[in-house]
Amino acid sequence: MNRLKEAFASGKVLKTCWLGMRDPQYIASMARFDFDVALLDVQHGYLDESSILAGIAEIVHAGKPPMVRIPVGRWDMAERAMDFGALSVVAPMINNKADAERFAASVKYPPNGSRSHGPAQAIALYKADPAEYMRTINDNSFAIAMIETREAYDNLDEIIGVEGIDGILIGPGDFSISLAGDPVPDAYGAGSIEQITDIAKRVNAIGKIATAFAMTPEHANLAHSLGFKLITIGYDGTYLAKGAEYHLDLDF
Ligand code: 3PY
Ligand code: MG
Repeated sequence: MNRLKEAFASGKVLKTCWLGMRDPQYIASMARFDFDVALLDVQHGYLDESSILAGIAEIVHAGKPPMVRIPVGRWDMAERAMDFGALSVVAPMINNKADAERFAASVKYPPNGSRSHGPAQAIALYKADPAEYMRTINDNSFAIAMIETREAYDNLDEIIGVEGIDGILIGPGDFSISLAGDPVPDAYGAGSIEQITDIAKRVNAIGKIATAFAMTPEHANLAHSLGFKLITIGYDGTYLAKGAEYHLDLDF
């Protein structure tokens, strides 16, 4: 099943790998593990445009739905990720209704947004009928707004009230920094857990999709218990570190 919409509709909480390294073979290898979805992180990862293009294709060939996190305010890249075949774009630091509207407009075609027509690669990748792609992609793709500041929390209702916003993703590191005014992150810590719990409830209550980043399996389990429907687990650094640690756990 390659369609993110069907994956959400299955009711299963989706496990997602978070990939920032640019090598297509690495992306393909990770996408073949038992994750339901693979996300390319262009905000803090090392991907350039050609590796986003190649990475999305590898993820689709591995049978998984591709998501892309763009850098802050890069609406041009949201459109390109969609043209390359992303089924969801995640935008960091969406703080108010205007941010949310601008973001949603870049992911959705008219009448819901202002994405410019040119999805040749996406159509080829999914072997889609061009007219059918144009008629259905607004409904089959997901604009996910990251909630990771106090301002975003204060404006949550108006952000999730934007029609083209399909869901939110909690950035627990930045969110903890913003709430505490302390630059050392404390993801899911005492200073932000109440608000994260509240966000999951309110987003679920209006039928939009609550998703969350988790650096560790413990945080992923916590996010699961709070009702998040898609949880990203770890990132390249932890995948590599845990693998290396395993191989160095030796008797000599
Ligand atoms: C955060 O925790 O702030 C994130 O953006 C996750 O990468
Ligand atoms: Mg962040």
